[in-house]
Amino acid sequence: MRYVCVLSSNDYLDGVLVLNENLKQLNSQYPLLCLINETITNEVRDILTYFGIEYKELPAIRFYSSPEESNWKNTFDKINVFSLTEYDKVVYLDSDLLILENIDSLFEKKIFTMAPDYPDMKHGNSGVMIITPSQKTFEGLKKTLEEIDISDNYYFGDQDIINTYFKTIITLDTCYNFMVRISDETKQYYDIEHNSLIEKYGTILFNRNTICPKIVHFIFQPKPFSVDKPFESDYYPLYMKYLRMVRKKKMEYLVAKKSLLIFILVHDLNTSTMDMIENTLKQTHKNKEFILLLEKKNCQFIDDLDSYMDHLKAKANIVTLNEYGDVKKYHYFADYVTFVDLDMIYRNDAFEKGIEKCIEYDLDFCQFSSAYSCKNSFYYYSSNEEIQKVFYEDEAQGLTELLCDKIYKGSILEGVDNFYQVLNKANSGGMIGEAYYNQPY
Ligand SMILES: [Mn+2]
Repeated sequence: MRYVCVLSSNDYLDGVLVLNENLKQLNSQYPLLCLINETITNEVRDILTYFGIEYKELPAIRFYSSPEESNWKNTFDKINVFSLTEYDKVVYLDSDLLILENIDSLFEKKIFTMAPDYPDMKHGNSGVMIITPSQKTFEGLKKTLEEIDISDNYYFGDQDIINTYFKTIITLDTCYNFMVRISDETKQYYDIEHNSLIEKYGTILFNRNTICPKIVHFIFQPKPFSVDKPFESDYYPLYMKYLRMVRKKKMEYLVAKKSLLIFILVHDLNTSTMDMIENTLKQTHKNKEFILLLEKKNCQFIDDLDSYMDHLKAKANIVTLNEYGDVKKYHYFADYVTFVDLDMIYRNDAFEKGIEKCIEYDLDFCQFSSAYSCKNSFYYYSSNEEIQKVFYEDEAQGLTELLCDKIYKGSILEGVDNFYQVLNKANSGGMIGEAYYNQPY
């Protein structure tokens, strides 16, 4: 027996991750199996694995008569759930649900069942289904899909195929499929916590007679994992709790996979710079490599630096730069690159945070700084003009310039043949604020 969901396009991943976390938090006895198709990328598959979600690939089922822009064009994969004959019973769950209490008892239902759809209560809604997989049913559904008459043009997707095939649906209580629609228009609401007006999406409830919903189903678009603003609902905080949990875990995974090359410009070697080097080297990012850069005039430090690295049991390449020293040869090895000045103090997880922001906002590079004002700020730069902004975030109290790969590999390296030009170009593009703390030396 299994809970089963279907991931037919990569952009529903967060919905699946929330569903899995949701089932786990409710001590569900049965694990979740995620059906995917050939369009699901390796990265998404790896994330499913990282979250401990078993997946199975089955060929996508497409119904080409349904309009391309239809929200339901990808839903026909749901028919594949009926073919999982290795299980006696499966409880199928959509990827846009919020489960409020343990629903393991659904496995006790003997026959195929789903809750009524709204407003046509004679038909079932396929967001939650209790299914006894069978090859015969699966073939029957596929045949219905091939033969269905599309002339009345009211085909929503898999749900109509399932309703047509089963004819009579033994209904499940609507508390297992309580439908909520997030409105695509925003309204202003008074936010008591911040004493200000905020924009939220409204919500529309269906099946208002439902007593004690156990499963909330966010029908239509937008989905709760893709909204850019809050929505007005008692269910919003709980959904967000799960969403934040899974996004944090997903981000940890994505950041840990990225490699980082850290250039440290060593102007001088004294007690305070040694402390700075040690502090930087202690940072937790896994796939990082250090390059300590010494200007030619400081090459007398090489031996001291070397033994200091031995003392720290740290691995770092030490490179002596002459005036036209070349750092290009290193940049192929890393996803991200950062230049660290040792006259700065920055938070201990600045590298992770920087990579995280680059992934999150698809940035070319970003810079941490405490800026001119007392506000902790986080600057970012993107070649996509639409998202060029300055951010202020409480959490970003570190500093250090964090130059990410696109700008480093792309525009910065164009026509550049020495390290100093790289640094200069990077700085001018960075709109950098003042350092949080300057260590005099
Ligand atoms: Mn749904």
